[in-house]
Amino acid sequence: MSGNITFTMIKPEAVSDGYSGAITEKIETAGFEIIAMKMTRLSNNRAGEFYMVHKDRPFYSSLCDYMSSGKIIAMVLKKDNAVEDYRTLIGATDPEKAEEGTIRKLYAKSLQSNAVHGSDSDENAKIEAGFFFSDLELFID
Ligand code: IDP
Ligand code: MG
Repeated sequence: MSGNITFTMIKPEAVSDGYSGAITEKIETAGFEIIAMKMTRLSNNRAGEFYMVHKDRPFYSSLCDYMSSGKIIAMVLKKDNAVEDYRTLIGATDPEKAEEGTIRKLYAKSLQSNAVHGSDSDENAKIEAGFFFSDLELFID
């Protein structure tokens, strides 16, 4: 059975461009409950830890620089079928390939600066949420 939790980050350029409110509204309108939320900034090392799965990819170092370049907003979201439904809401990794109306189509600047992160599995959603929120057991069933 699929889980009801996913994790998202609003990435630096979407925050600095002032899209946090519009993105958050889109998330809530789509039926996700925000059960944890934090504005913070990642160091280059913390960004590297978060994206460790991509450490051998050519874009890794640039991605870590980008993700530590400014404030981000981390959120834990709750909804039935959360991981899959949120990936549908945000659209393809490359905004040029994202469907009309998706968050990345609306607010991304480039493949790297693609507005938001979304977990790719129930297991990673819990790991990623735990990366930012130490009190997870209080609000995840
Ligand atoms: P996802 O965010 O849609 O799950 P991943 O493949 O997990 O996509 O990649 C993580 C992040 O790395 C992407 O959201 C994007 O910011 C960046 N990224 C992925 N592929 C490339 C690339 O080919 N060039 C530059 N950045 C990339
Ligand atoms: Mg991913």
